[in-house]
Amino acid sequence: MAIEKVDLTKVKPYGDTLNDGMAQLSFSLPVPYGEEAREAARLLALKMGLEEPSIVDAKDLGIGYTYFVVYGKCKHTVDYSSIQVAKVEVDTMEKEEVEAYIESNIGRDVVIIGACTGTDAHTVGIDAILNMKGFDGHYGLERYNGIEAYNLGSQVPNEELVAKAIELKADAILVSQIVTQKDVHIPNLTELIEMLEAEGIRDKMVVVCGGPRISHELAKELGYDAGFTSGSYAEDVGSFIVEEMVKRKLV
Ligand code: B12
Repeated sequence: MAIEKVDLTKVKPYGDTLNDGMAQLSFSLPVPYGEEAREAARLLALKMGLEEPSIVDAKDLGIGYTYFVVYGKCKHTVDYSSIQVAKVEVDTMEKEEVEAYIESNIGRDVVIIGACTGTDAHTVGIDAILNMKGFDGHYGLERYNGIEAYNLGSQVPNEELVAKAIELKADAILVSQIVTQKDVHIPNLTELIEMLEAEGIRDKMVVVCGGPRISHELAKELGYDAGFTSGSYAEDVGSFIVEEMVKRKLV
């Protein structure tokens, strides 16, 4: 049997066979659990563009709310061949390569400070990048020879981060933003850049932000040098910082 060729100009989900459109999604509705709730979820899935939707699970969330898992055929396609995405330009090096790069190209310790700022209390992301232990089998920057890493923790006000950057003569600042509800991260990230500019130090350092809903495009728009999202490791960030320092002659 001939294998059907993928048409990259019309890509859609598949479950069993190419282009069958099968997709699964989950959502909650503010309606009490029951047959009417299932029908409401089915009608909504139809409106979302899922054909023959089936409600494969419905759970009573209590106090008049229901959670659904829906399976159906997506009728829409996207043109994958025309997609262009802004990506961080970095040649990711291994830990030992970053260390050797610092030794030969910078010749002194690189000072990096990081925090999860504003009202955001999520520490795991910034810890994954900065702390000794690292994350998912990838050591954090604190363990790198030639890097002096300071993790200020979470809910750090921008004023405190800027003051610490000045005190430690930081080469790079890492900002984590995990909560993005009501776009709370936008004014907070913007404020930091404005403060660094007011202090006259923005161009003298590498400023990077990250989080699961941070894109490189957004980071650039807000005045950062790069934005890293889910799946980033210390070596990606470390490589970017040291390469950027050399590129911009910040050594
Ligand atoms: C653990 C957790 C908590 C813990 C945090 C404990 C701690 N010490 O961190 C607690 C229970 C405190 C918590 C609280 C809240 N949480 Co919470 N939490 C989570 C959860 C389950 C996991 C987050 C996590 O640790 N991920 C693991 C790390 C490794 O991944 P990561 O953060 O994405 O980091 C990676 C990258 O993004 C990147 N990265 C991250 N930061 C940075 C920074 C830089 C510089 C770089 C380069 C890279 C980088 O690198 C990391 C490694 O690859 C998520 C849901 C989820 N499954 O993601 C919700 C989630 C983040 N929480 C959420 C919410 C809403 C809250 C609360 C507001 C709930 C409430 N109503 O009280 C509060 C917020 C309190 C506050 N003031 O911030 C929402 C956020 C929704 C949104 N769009 O904003 C989520 C998505 C849950 C949800 N689906 O609703 N939470």
